[in-house]
Amino acid sequence: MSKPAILLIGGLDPQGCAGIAADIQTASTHNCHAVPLLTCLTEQTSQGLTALGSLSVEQFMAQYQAAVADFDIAAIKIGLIPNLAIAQCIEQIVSQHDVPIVLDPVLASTSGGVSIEDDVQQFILQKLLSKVTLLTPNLPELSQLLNIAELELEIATLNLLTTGLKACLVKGGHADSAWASDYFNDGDNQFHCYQDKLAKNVRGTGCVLATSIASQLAHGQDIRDAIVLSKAYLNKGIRLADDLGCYQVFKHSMAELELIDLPKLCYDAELIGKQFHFPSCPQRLGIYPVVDSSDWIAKLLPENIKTIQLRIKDVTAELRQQEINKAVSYCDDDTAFFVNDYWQMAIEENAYGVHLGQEDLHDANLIEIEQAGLRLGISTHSYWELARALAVNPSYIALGPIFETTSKQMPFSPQGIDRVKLWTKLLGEQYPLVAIGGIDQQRAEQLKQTGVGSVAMISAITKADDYQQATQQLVNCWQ
Ligand code: TZP
Ligand code: MG
Repeated sequence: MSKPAILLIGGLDPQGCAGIAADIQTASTHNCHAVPLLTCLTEQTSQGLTALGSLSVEQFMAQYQAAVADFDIAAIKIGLIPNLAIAQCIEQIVSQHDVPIVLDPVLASTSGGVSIEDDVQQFILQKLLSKVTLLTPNLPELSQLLNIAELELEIATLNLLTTGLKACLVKGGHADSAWASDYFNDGDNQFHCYQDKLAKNVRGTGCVLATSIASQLAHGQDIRDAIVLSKAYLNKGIRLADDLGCYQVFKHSMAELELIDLPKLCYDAELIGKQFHFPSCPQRLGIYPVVDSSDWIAKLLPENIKTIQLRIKDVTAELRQQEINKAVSYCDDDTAFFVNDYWQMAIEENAYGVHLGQEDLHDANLIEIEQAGLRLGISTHSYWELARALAVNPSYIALGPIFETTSKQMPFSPQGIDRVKLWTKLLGEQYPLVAIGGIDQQRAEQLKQTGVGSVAMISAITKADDYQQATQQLVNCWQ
């Protein structure tokens, strides 16, 4: 079986917009095989959810036995749980599968009207959460689960994690703000994932988001990437929703990711929606050597290099400042000279720009860099890091490592040429893309075919037997 099978547990919406109908469509468009397990029948319209008819324990478990008879389950998504008996069955089921489990606690639906029995809620808290990978409540559901009216998101989610729950994504779409912002916390990482609120009335969005995440997890995605990609799927489906008059119907589509649908990500609630404007840099930054001394810069600029980065680690501040100062003096107006990490010195020495890694984004004062008029380049290694970079609206985005590299220790596996092609198209004219990691002349030729505007490298130049020849070959192949 080429597609992972995903167990979808939830209620039937006779209008086909929410519940298990939405789950099946979502899983299918994510290239998963949907294995539906019905908990109950509902009557729901644009006016709300008006009735529930639960399956019996025997009927429910018979479905499950049939479902697993021929399929290996790769992930489980749980939606509407109508009563304690079904909740207990679900607990039995999840105990038998060591796979990602996403629980979307349907305690308060967008259309309202459903009230879940108190014992189900207690069971979720006491028995189910400890087995769950990700819980996706909206704000009213989080309040209801914790029985608190005024929520502080970090405290509330940490409180839930004490049950053994692995991670929580609180959907903030109900909050009174221009931004639809969701909050993620797994105890180690926390972030806000946000975008403009779309003025649409689409049913079933909670189900779609949770199932999209479960599908991404079934494909082995990192949970942070799963969230960012699922938000993009959700935003696109809402943006393109069909108008039914009384509400809009979500558009499930396999079409490629588009930049406008990608959410932005930040760590600090105060930065949600903050707009940055760094100056632009050329769309095609060309051959981009990354070197560790001003001497290298002096040697490479005569070789027709127009973009270069000084990346010095482990030297005294004094020496570093001298090096940046010298490097700036070697560059003419045509040279895009970026300083890695040391943004204050880059400002003081009037460099062309600053290059920052994701970890530097925690500490660097972006407002100061912006006010000084420096360009900003940001490293990314994944979709969630891309979302973090997009929040800052940088001058360019770097993606790496494209191939195995020995110049930097990294926990990321190679991105590959196909991803460079995908991101070049995704970022389009809006953000110049720089590919980095393991790139030599032969690979630069391959990458040129993707349309990417720039390739950065360390060892292909600095470790070459003949750096001049290596640089000339790279520059020639890129022209
Ligand atoms: N960031 C991503 S890969 C990398 C950096 C700094 C190292 C690139 O070095 P090389 O020698 O070109 O693989
Ligand atoms: Mg850095």
